[in-house]
Amino acid sequence: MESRTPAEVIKDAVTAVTSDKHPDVPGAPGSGTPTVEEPTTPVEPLPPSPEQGQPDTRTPTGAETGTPSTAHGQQGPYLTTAQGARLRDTDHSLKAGPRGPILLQDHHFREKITHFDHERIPERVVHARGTGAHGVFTSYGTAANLTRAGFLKEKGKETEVFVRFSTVLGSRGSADTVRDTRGFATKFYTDEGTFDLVGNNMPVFFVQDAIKFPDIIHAAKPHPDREIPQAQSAHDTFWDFVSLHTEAQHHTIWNMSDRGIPRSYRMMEGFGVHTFRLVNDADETVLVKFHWKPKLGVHSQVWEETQLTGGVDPDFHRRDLYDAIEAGAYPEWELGLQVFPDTPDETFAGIDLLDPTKLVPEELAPVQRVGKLVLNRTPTNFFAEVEQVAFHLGNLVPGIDVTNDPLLQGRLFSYVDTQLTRLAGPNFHQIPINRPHAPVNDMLRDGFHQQAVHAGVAPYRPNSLDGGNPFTSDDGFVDVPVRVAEAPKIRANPVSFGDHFSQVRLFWQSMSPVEKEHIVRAYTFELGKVYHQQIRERQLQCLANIDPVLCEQVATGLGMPAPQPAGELPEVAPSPALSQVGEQWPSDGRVIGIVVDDTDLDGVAEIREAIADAGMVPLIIAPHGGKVGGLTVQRTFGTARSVEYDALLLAAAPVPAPDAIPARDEKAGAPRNAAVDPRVNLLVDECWRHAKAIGAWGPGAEFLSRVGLAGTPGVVTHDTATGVLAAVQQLMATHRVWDRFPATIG
Ligand code: HDE
Repeated sequence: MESRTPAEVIKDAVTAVTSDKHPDVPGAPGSGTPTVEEPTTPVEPLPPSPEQGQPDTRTPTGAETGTPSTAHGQQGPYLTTAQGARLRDTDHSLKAGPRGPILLQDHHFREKITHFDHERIPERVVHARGTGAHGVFTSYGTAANLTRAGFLKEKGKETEVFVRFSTVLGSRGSADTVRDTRGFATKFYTDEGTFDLVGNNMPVFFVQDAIKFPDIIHAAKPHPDREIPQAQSAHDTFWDFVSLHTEAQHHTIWNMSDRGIPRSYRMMEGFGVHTFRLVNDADETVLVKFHWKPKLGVHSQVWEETQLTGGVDPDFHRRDLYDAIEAGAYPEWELGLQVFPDTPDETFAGIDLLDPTKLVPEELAPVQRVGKLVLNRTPTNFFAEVEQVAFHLGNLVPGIDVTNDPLLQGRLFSYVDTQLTRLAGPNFHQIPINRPHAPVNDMLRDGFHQQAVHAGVAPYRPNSLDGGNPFTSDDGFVDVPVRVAEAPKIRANPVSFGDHFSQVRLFWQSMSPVEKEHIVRAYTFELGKVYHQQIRERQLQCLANIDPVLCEQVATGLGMPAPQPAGELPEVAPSPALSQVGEQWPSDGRVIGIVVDDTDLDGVAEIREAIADAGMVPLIIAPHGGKVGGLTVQRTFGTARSVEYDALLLAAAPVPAPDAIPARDEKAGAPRNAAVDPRVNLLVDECWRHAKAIGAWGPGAEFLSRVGLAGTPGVVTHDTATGVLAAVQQLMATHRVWDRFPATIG
């Protein structure tokens, strides 16, 4: 056998790797067919965008972090091992000959696969499905007399923030638009330390004591035997729990209301839920509840839409948030405070401020605006930021303190505890998204995944060896010395926590007729999915204790008798602020579909521009992809569904397409009107059912006549495209055309 030197063997192997020929596969290297060439010479990548740079100002220790990273993720143009050794090949494992087994010595293979095997971390036990964005909070300075927290006190002060929105029940891959509470967690990177406001889009919670949290979550999560249903409350165990544990009824009615199915994260209120305590420079205290007020108003999908969206676009809310930010339609909220005197009984207008199942109507304690939040940047890397962000109620800054709300007290333990497992050790505050933007000198040392190279020899106090560093400061965090009552140790609630129904009734009474109808339908749907009759009966009894009309309507839907209330129902004063209906809102970032066809249509280019100029998103919907009339098509009759649009405009009257496969579609259903394209008919039909504004001009108006919708509420026609847009925009200001469906409940 011919003997070759090791150098010759290496040369042959390298040639074999770099000239992999596949002559039979068109487009493959060596086949001779033209293809898009992979670049072979390294080119200097684009300079990194600011957020991709090493956050050297944010390391706890100031340790060297290496050379700057590139826009392509890490450093330099060459592929390396995790240890920085350059690699010749990452496509073939090291084998005993081309057909032989893989060798255990293949350290590159093992490193690559091992790291991959460990890419997933446990998902959050609740709020697993989420999305996040960066932004800025600007203080109005109006809270200066209430708190010493600099980020609220100083007028015009800007603070970087990261917000994570989430659903509660579903797992990480579940759909966005399910009926559920939404998390609204905000990390304020203040220069006095990080403050986390970990809230929801509903102001009350299911349980009054954190010790019940595992119970409500076990009841609401999928059944343990078959692990269904995913991300739903419409099942026996949920209704079993909430009908037995009646303090959950208030949160439950919020979930059954339109608040449980938001149109967009941009259109949700946020609530801190608990009462917090603020302390000012003069050491005076007040009790407060935090609110986020969205600039675009509070809006929801309709139930059928949420179900369609779950299939058509399960990432609907995530996409909506990122599309809006990338289009420059930055979502905005104002931070508001309801302020209460810090009295020893911790009540306001008879409402126990420590009971997290109670809200304080805004009519009794107006929400005072103290600053503005603008989300203006999407994450660079979803895992690094959205998955690894860790919120904690104990992340407090001087000037903000907690109260004795038993739910809040339990949460103070739970968040760090769960993060120790999810983020594998005690150093998750060193992960970039969790690093404070204030200097850190914490004397915390070692532990799994320690990133810092701490200098000094004396991480203890007092010391003389590190010059006495670090020192405590007089302007540090204050635990307000609230008097703790002389009381026996006891497992019990205050008596006031025993009222489980009056505020549920208040919520129901505050709804507009259409919102009440939606609530009736939601209860009827959910209880209709419950198998055990005794659970339905028990929940109907709860509804009777809320309101007889609500109870009767749901009972009728279920085909069951309506029970009588357990006692006299309390007189409650409705809180109009709880209703979503009735106000006018800006239409920024709203999506308008424009139906066209291949004919030369008047006004389409013009109206498209007018929609974009008004800060909204126009989407051209055509019979096929590509271009029509010089305009790029964004959606086709095959891909368009109502869920994506806030309003629909018709410039054309599409007729049934020839019998080509792409133009036929099962979703069009049975032919109802031979003169119109059934797919467009379905789209218009859906928009009508989902109470969306519909407008048309020219042939479009003819289409609406053919399908019998011309002249119905919220369907407008005009001679010109701009005339139609003006009318449609006016309709969109109230979000939906509710008078299309006259309400039957008063
Ligand atoms: Fe949470 N909650 N929770 N929660 N919560 C978590 O922490 C918990 C409660 C909220 O986007 C967990 O890091 C207890 C109320 C949000 O990362 C966990 C109780 C409110 C998020 C936890 C509550 C919230 C969480 C799971 C007492 C609104 C997502 C993963 C009954 C004011 C944060 C994690 C994110 C997450 C415990 C109740 C909001 C297990 C014990 C009330 C927005 O620690």
